[in-house]
Amino acid sequence: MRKQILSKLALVGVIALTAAGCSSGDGDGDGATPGEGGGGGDAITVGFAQTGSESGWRSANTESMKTAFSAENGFDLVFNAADNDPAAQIAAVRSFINQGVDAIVIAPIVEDGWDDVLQEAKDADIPVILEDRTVTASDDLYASWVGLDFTLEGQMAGEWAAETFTEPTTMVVLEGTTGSAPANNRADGFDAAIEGTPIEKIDSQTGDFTRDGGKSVMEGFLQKFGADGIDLVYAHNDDMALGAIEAIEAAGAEPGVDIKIVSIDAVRDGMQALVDGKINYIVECNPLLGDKAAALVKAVLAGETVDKRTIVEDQAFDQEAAKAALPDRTY
Ligand code: GYE
Repeated sequence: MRKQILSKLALVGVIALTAAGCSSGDGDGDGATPGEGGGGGDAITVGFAQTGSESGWRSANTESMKTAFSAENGFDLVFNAADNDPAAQIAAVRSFINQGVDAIVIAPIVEDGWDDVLQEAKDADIPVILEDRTVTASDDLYASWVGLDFTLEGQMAGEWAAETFTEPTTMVVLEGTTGSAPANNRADGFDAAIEGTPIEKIDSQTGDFTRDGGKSVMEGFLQKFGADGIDLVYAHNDDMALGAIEAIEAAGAEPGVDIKIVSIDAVRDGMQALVDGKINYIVECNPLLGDKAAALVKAVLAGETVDKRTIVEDQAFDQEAAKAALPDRTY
């Protein structure tokens, strides 16, 4: 049985290879019709509902997914980016169901609100794989999830803060997208790690995981508390930390010195800021989930039993570690 499936998948690969070069196949358009693309009729049609393009992490994740779900690998990818709008993302998934794709992959913008559309996919016999973020819906409604341990990421950032700040410290937080799993879990993990320390959270607001958002929220904090009134910024991702750096510099203070910064992701620009001393510590969040997601889709369609959860491990970087890692950083 397994052998048969494997040879069918191999055949799909060969057909896809022959068809490769005929057309793009990754249909960056929401309007792309399955089966029309370069994958050819026998390719596995996958609808991928991406969050949007809010951050460097997201660009790396999109690239990883498009590479893994290529025509060469036997896929016909229908790609949709929802511009961080949860309703638009659900509509995209519904349109994948109506188009009759073979499988659906979702990077859910927010945790809540997925029950109905996941049930519709299940009723239509279309397996759903979640990548990156999680949902609160019952795990009976999707086949598998591959992603990161966001609570642990927050905890690692919080442990660094707890060790570094032993005197009374004022902290502001730049939160990720409200209602998203990484914003919720990174807050919880961090808060638990700093409990009982002299770090006081004086404000916390969403910057929506974007550089502009981080900058404008930080401008507000600086107006409210003054640069002297803030010792530490915890940013739920590097892009918001990079925006905060701009705001701190514009206010005449030195990021990384007058105001320390800890963030999450470890994308190139963030790692460069860490090497430059403008960010003080970064916990990694690996965006290269494409191959794992593609393997899960193939296994599920082949009727194999797959793990419900696959967690990809992250590491953390101080300045020295960032200097060593930066030259080989691929994203
Ligand atoms: O940290 C952030 C992105 O969901 C883990 O989303 C992802 C987060 C990532 O916008 O940069």
